[in-house]
Amino acid sequence: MALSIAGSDSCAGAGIQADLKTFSALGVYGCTVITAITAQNTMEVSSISEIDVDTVKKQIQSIMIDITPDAIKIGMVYNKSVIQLLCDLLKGSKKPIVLDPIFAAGSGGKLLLDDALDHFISELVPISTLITPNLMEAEKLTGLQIKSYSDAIESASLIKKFGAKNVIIKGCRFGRKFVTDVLLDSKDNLVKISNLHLQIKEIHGSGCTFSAAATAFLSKGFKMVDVCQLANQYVNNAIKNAITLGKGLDVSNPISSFYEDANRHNVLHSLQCAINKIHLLDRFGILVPETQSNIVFALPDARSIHHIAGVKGRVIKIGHMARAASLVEFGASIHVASAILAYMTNNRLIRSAMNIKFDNKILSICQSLFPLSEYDRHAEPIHMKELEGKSVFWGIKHALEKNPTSEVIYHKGDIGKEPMTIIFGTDPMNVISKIEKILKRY
Ligand code: PXL
Repeated sequence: MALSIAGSDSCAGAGIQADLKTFSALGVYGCTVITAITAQNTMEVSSISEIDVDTVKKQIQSIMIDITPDAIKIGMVYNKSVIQLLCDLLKGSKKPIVLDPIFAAGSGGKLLLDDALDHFISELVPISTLITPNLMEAEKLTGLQIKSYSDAIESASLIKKFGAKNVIIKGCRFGRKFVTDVLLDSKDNLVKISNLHLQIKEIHGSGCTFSAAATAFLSKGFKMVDVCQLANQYVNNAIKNAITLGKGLDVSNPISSFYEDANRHNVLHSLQCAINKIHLLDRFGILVPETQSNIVFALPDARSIHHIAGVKGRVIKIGHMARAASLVEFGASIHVASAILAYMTNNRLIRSAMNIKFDNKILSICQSLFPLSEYDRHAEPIHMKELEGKSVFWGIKHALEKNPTSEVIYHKGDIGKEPMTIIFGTDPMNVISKIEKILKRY
């Protein structure tokens, strides 16, 4: 269990809300003590209501008499009296304390009163196991300018002299290419954690996400270097998946991994269920073309074939039955995956497809059952033909221009290209039920 002592952020990108999301996504139960309530959106902090110190005290005591946190994070503290209280109650804590020095919001609002900075340094820094300033916060804490790695190390050493056991200065960027977090640990080992510098804009809540992740990893008992490395990876992913929520800063997304893992699991599972069904369907093999079939299912936000699961080695004809040649995997299909990618540029609800053979009988059955369209491979621009998968992409887009609600799209082939029918649906079972209808009449 981890405890976050922090401010509330009404737009939920930072503060206590970011901490709880991060703890939860990392499988750590989170408790909270609220020190202040900010009214803010992605553009500005419009007001701050301090929670009176007695109420903060009662929250901490309630937790502490009953539950022992494995790690504690301190975020926004705002004023001297909360700082003093935290120092009094947490001094001598046997559990690691992560101190995130929060002075201002990315959008500009002040989150620590000016007259509280000295107190912050003299009372809170000494009780911290790990302090996590970014470059500007480190400059503010030390009064030193940081323009090089040796400046960063000097600052980190000074912060250690103030009493912090481990210091990580985040976001040091002295060259063009890399952004580096500089950790000076309790034994004065220096560790640099570097990533390519990709992020152009500031992301609201990324600092909170980092310190909350570090708290979660400390609560699980990881050692300090690993804690910092893991938290760095974690926040990078939250930044890569940042959400454009309002008109101001994008917000950190610490739970993107939740959705991604759940979606990947659902996609593979649904595809496997559909394949089990195919295995049971008598005569399915008679619909499989010479080049074999594949059935695919795309992640909701698929942007490349790597986000689309299919059958490795395709679905092959064995007698009059059909069988998956091997396992379901992301990136296993090029052609049918390209077809669904093309379809999803028109309609993101249609995420599954399967190719079956083309003949006049299948065509007339499909005409009687489904909205359909076709494309002519002879009409395809020559440069498309040379690229694997591009042909299909072009063809599906072209067919959808003629009929945007097509559930079936076919082409009649070209020299060396087998004619083909592709059945589209919301999910693999939906596609199979359409193919079952075709099969019954075939
Ligand atoms: O990201 C720092 C931060 C921490 N805590 C609260 C905040 C912010 C930034 O806006 O609002 C409550």
